[in-house]
Amino acid sequence: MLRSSAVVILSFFLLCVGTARYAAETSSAVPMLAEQPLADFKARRDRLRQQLTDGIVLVPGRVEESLGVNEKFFQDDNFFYLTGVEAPGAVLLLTPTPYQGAHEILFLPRHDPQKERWIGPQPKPDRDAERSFGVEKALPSDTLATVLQALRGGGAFDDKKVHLVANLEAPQETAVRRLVEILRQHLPTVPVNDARSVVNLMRMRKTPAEINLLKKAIWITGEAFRQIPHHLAVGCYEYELEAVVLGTFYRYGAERPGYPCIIGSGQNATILHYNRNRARIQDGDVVVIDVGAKYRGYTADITRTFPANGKFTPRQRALYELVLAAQEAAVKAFVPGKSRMSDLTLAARDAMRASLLRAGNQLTLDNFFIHGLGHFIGLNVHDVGDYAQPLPPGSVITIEPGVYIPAERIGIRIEDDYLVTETGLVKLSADIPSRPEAIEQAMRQARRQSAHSAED
Ligand SMILES: [Mn+2]
Repeated sequence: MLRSSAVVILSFFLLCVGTARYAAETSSAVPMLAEQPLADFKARRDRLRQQLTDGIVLVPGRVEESLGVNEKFFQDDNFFYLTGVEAPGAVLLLTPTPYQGAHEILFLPRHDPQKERWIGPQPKPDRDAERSFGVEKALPSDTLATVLQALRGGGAFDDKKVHLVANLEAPQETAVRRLVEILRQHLPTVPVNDARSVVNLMRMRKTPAEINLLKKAIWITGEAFRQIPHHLAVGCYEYELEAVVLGTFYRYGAERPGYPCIIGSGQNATILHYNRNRARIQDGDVVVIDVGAKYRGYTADITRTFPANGKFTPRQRALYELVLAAQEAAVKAFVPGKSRMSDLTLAARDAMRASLLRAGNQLTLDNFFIHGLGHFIGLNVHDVGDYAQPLPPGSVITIEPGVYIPAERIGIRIEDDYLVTETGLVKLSADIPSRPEAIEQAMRQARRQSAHSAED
């Protein structure tokens, strides 16, 4: 998947791809929520509160109606990051001045048997919720205004703010609109601040549990890529490969793809965010497959490019090797604690410019690398973080060079996912083959296997 990039001149997008070995799940007596230690969510809330001492913090979760009938309900990323709560209609309040002894309150909708006939059993605002979510206090949603008034009465808002972890400019989210309405009514004179940037910086560095979830998402995505050679053939349709990818994702427990699958053959391989996936795959085409499983909220982002008939042409092969070399140059250029994403981009572009390969009107191939080199991944495929600072340890990034030459009907992208550490980059998607000979071999092997089973 490609990120539209304001940082890199002449670039519009970045792409996504990746793979890695999936580490065994931690088995322990540690209380877990959504496969992360309960204590991790608590630590994030404490850290946020400690950074925003000049007022209260409000974080709206999504309401059930937000996504309508078109999508399954899924939680807002920031709300999930701070609570692990996946139920709709919840709001988190953090307050420096305690309310009934609590510095954090989780507001949940009251028990509604009628509604539960539609959306299933929901957590109730009671002691059980406090225990299972590890929050100091759980209260019914409709008491939020009362709590705010009590805090105001206690002087909590004298010269203070409301930090809202939500986009105030575009409150198309029903939950944000409702919250802003409550604030207008009950705290009309208290300034409201968009505090997302504080959470964005926190989300940039992943905990060990988050890294494990990303590894699992990458492992599932790798299983999908391992299936591709068994289904890719001249004459098949792009959507057949999409079916293989999604089937593999769901079979291994992914909730959904982290972004729409990009399966582009021939001319479509040169379209960066192509996701119609309706075309019939022709002999001589290359097929760009950019997909990522989302597991427990965390999404992989990996791209591989396959030859439809099992073998790259010499020209495709040369371009493929160049894209791979550009990726390797970016990885090699990484200096822990120093490199920014833009430094890696320069290294990848230099590698392309240094090549003797040309396209179009004798242009060097960096002219056909029309998107950014990479982006953070996490709860969002184009995850939040600060690209202006050196890539911090604990962040997970994609490195995804590509060349796109519509006049030659060739698009090639290779995208892997890397963990940034104190000492270097760790390729989390290393188990998904990307060498051209490995891809051709996988195609040959799959053909032999299907020939065998046809004989049986
Ligand atoms: Mn990407």
